[in-house]
Amino acid sequence: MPDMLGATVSFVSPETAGQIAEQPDVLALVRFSTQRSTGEDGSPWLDTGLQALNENPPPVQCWRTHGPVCHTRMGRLMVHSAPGLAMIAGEVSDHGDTAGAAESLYRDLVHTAEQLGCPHLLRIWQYIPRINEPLGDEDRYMAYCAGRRKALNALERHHDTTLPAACLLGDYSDSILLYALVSEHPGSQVENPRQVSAFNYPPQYGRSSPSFSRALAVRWPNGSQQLYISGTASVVGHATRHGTIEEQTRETLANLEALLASGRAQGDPQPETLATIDPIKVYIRHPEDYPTVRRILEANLPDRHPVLYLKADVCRADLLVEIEGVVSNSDSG
Ligand code: 3EB
Repeated sequence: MPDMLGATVSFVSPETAGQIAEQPDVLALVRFSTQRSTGEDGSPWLDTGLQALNENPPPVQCWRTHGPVCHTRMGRLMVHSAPGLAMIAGEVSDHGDTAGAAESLYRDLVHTAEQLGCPHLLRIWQYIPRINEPLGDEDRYMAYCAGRRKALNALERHHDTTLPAACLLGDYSDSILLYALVSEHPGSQVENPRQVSAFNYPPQYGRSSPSFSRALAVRWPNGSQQLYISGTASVVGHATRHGTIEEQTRETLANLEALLASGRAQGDPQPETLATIDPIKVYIRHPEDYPTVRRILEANLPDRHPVLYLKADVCRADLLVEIEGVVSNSDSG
């Protein structure tokens, strides 16, 4: 039933996740706890290794599609595939050659996505160890960007206008984990007029610019639309703004508002307000900032579903918070 192609995403309780794990339309169940694993053959579970700051137990992110979903391990990749789309997770240990590790993982990802008939990268989540740590004359983030760009630029069909929405955070594990939603159908890029496109950042942020779109709008064949919003931080132009968590959180919300307006102007999913972003994940560098960030978000996003707060390092050492999410519009037409 390829004409039914579409995906949904929501937070569910761990109890609910356990109950639905065997259902044939569950694409992936993404869990937040300190262990990291791309999972097992026949299973939808994926463990990010990122620690939640919410009161226990943190919610599980549930991705569904129109099944049947096949969960197959292929070496270091775990493939959750359905007709027309797939979630692909990969993990590689980081022995110090971060650029090489990123390049080879991206090559595997792209190759496998093509083999599945789903060559379009829509959304990618990337968690890497000690992201701000110096590495030669750069840092691990910059090295990762270089490896990622090398793998993508090697593709004949690569254009910066087709880059996926992404987030890239740091933790203190030993491995690089990424997982990506890929599709038979392309999305359309949405950039933020308040920010220089990341793929056009000047070289002061690294020898290779970061390969991601600010957001990607998708219209699925079943009529539903989604806007995948990349990790968004307190960056205006290409510079980091503000030194306090309050100011950075407010600037990040202003960036999200601008991105939604930009998506609206393109006529893609029609997000109205910040409150339509659901689910939302918030990455916080210093756990002691959690109450402050939560207070500001709750004041700006009244009457909404729970937000998942995670402890993670943002890619620039001076960035304290990053917010990502999905806007879904199930109206057909
Ligand atoms: C920024 O605006 C913040 O390199 O994949 C956010 C989302 C950021 C994704 C990436 C980086 C990435 O530059 C950092």
